[in-house]
Amino acid sequence: MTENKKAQIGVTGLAVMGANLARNLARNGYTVALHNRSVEKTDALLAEHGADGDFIRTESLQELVDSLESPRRILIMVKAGAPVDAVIEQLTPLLDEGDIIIDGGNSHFPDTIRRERALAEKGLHFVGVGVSGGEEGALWGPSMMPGGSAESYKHIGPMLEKIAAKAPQDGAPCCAWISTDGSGHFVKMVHNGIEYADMQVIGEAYDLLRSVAGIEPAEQAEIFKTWNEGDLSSYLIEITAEVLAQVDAKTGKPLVDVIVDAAGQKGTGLWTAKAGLDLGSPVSAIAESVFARALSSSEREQREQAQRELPAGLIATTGIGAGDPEFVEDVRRALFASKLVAYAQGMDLLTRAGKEYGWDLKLDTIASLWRAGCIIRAELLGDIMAAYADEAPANMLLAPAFKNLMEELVPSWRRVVAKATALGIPVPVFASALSYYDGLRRDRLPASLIQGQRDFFGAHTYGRIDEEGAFHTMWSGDRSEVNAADIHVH
Ligand code: NBP
Repeated sequence: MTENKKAQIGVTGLAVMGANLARNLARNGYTVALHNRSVEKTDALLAEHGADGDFIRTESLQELVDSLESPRRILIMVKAGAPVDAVIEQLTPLLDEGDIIIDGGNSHFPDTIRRERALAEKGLHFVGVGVSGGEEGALWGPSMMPGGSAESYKHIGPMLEKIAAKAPQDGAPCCAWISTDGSGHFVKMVHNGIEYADMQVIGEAYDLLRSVAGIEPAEQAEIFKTWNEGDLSSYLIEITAEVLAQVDAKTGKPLVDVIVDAAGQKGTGLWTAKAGLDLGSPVSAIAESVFARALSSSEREQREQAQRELPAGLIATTGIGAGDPEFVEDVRRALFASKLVAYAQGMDLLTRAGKEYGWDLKLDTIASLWRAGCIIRAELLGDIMAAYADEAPANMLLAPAFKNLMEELVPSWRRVVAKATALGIPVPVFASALSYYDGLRRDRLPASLIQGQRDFFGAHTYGRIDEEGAFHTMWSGDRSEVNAADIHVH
């Protein structure tokens, strides 16, 4: 520590994420003031990694605040939820107008909106930054999605861009101002929702390759490696190959066979599904992936009893030979198509959220931020960027590049979903993504009947295809139709 030298940024909360972001900042030439509620973490970081750069050790928030140049930049990296409010409450009286509090944790966006408003009234900036990439990302370059005021970005943007991942395609930093208040955390939440769907479709592909084509994990690892060289090239496909190749030292079995098949979650996928419901955005593939985890981890007893007692009612299908390359290719295409739907739904949710919350979201920029550093990084993101570069398509799937791709993918997708259904293999995201796709392109949906039912029991009225206005049929009377404008409430 250098006497009287001021730090350019302070980090409070030095568990794995905070410590690694602090080290990343220091390695990039910034002087970083360190603080943690319990001083042991601060000292452990300095003892192990003090040589990474210039750090200032502090023991209290007052010391942290005093060690910073003005306007102060303080990055909070504590557990999301009440701890963030607790830290803000303690920090606020110590700060001066124009200072900037940054929350880099996985906060829920409504909390960020609330906090930003409350702090703006006190003349303080509050920036919610979505940070993706886990521990390694935090240390070597995460994908960062900052919201907050445009003014605050002037003070923190250059630092964040410096420590962020750089896209391999053009070297651009995976960090850019998203829009105001909670937009950064919203975008990070949608990133995680897409991540859930991406992981689930990979899981469904694995299950089909194994259960239908009899391809064992080690051999599948090779298939995933090959897939990683094509359209599907992505971090998640890459690590899938690693996981499938892993052999359990204790039993000599594939590791995937000894891992309990109950998937956990921390809530960001669930938030995305909820946001979809709130905003009327049909994020069905994302929601199904959250439900698939819930089903996997529902009471073991329930699953075991169902396995014993519920009839399978399988339908015989024409055989697929072991390792059948045509089936493997069909599965690859079904996986790709379903993944495209998950992205299309995520983009739709972002579009609707932008309108609802007044955020001017640039979807091409957002796609560009996910090209490196984060879990969903993939080749595909370059194409998504291009799809939104000029005029945004009404739906991502309607961008010319994806429309053309669908020609190639859809027949395989239908074959795979039909086969899985006949054989009793659950493919919740493959199937719901395909239903979403068909729902979009269907000329008439049965929603007309639903409107009729709603009008029958609740006089909710309906629109007609041939006339403007809202109409009601006198169901309990003579069943004539009246214009809703003429109905008088007594
Ligand atoms: P944790 O989420 O495990 O939080 C631990 C930190 O919070 C410690 O520094 C702890 O201080 C501090 N803390 C708590 Br708990 N309650 C506090 C309070 N009332 N006042 C002050 N400090 C308090 O840390 P993490 O795993 O590094 O994650 C930090 C944030 O980053 C979270 O929001 C997380 O969701 C997010 N995130 C994590 C990852 C990841 O891969 N882990 C990835 C992306 C984002 P103490 O040491 O004194 O107990």
